[in-house]
Amino acid sequence: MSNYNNGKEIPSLHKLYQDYFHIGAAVNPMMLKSQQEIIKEHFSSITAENEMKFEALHPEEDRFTFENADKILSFAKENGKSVRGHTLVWHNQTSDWIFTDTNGKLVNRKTLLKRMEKHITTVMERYKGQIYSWDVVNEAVTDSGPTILRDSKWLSIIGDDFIDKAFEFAHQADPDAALFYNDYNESHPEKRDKIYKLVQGLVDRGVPIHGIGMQAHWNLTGPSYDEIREAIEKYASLGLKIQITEMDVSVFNFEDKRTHFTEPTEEMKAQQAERYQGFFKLFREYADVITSVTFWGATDEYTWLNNFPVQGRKNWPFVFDENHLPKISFWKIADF
Ligand code: HAH
Repeated sequence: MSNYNNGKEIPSLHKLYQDYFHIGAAVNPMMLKSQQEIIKEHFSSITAENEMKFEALHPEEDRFTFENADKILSFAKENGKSVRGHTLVWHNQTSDWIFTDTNGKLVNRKTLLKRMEKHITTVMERYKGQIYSWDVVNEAVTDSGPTILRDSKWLSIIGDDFIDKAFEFAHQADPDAALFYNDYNESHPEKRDKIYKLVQGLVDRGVPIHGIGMQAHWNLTGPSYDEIREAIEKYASLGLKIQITEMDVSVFNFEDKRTHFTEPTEEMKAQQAERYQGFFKLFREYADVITSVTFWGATDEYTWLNNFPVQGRKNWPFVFDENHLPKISFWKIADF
């Protein structure tokens, strides 16, 4: 890959931001082949998109499958990249065996806590010293309605303190890792206040938590800059660090059913660039509390947003296009 585009030199994104925060990308084995050059050049931190999730690492009680995660760690080591861990306790992509006994009946609190501890300890000890931050608990808060905690087997079997326990086990396993609570719709006022309450409770009880992960699955119209600013300030007021953990800027609103686009329109590209500029301006303002900004991918060649949440709808959410070339969005976050 040339480091020039139309005669213009392309600066390394993570180097531009080295005095601010890490610039990260979620990666998978396919991307480490096809997008290797761009990942090496522009990102200082990587996260496994799927390879460190429970179902990927621990398909049966007595069997761990570390091969794919190990490969991502080796790539990081060989190329001097830092690693964010994602994720230890979540209601999705988690093997069913952990909740059930051999007869298919739900296990009790004590058994599930033991299994949770074993999982967290085994995974974190294996990668001790190699992972600077872990998403210990992912997406435990409801999007709407009166209850704070989402209905899940973790909650119904263990009870409200499953989050406290996960952080305690994680801290025991690797006392040097920064431990994060991670969620989406994190800037939506109603959900923001619930996340704040949940985490405030953890902090008040002395639970070892060090930061809040704002996933940042955003789009051209929402959330507003004011909503993001308020979320950052509110979370940071707990004395915690913030990481932007899964950023992408969809060119569609969540529920937009149009599926006929084969490329983004000029208007979409311009609006996205303006949004990226505004987001990164905000991030730089809060560089004292934000320690990394990770995209949930690297280039428009691949994104989890293809077909989600609308089947058949392609998306172009990043600052590099399908050919790995910088978009206007790139230049807007590179020029400051
Ligand atoms: C995230 N959920 C997960 O944390 C990540 O592990 C996965 O690969 C992709 C996205 C986000 C999410 C959302 O924005 C809306 C509804 C459900 C989940």
